[in-house]
Amino acid sequence: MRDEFERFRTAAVELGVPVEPVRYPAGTRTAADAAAAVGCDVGQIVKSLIFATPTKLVLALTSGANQVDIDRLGELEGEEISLADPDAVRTATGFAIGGTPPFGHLAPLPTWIDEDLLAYETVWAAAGTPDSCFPIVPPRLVAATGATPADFVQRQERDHMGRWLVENMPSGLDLELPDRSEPDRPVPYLGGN
Ligand code: 5CA
Repeated sequence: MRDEFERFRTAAVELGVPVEPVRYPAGTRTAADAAAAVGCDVGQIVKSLIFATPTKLVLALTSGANQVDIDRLGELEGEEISLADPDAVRTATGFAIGGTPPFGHLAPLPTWIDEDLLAYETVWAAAGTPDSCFPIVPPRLVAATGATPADFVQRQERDHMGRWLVENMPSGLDLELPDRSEPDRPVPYLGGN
């Protein structure tokens, strides 16, 4: 793991984007873990998600508060698209799922960035390992990745209990929701019984 941490830091320097990654012994494998470790809003965590079309791999930098709308991402690409498998992620980026950084990959990937990330002053992304993150200002993240800002996340409403309104669920939701290590956002207590 140390190797990947150093490899990412070196790759960032070589790209002209020096970063100051921090190790968190408690772990940062999921967006929720990372937010708890850093002490920031889960929305400030950058999920570096790799997707595959029949012709290429693409990177979707997604706020930790959001889930990708796979149909919308496919529309943006103009191709069928699905989550890349773990081997493809490692082969393309040089890093494993859970530690995949947003840049410093073996070769740059075409990249989209969730517009919601741009609203934060600082966001935190994985630094090559599932126990590290680094802070970056969104304009610098956009410049480092060449990302195109877009709206490709699920915008469906939840009810007052935080449950998805099922009739509005998009197809493709199953690709992102089964990972129960990424809990739903806490639902404020609204009173009543
Ligand atoms: N370190 C954290 C916060 S930066 C992190 O890397 N989060 S992440 O969201 O970018 O990486 C975990 C993501 O990997 C999951 O959201 C999920 O989309 C993807 N993933 C998890 N398991 C698999 C799998 N078996 N195949 C493909 N993708 C997976």
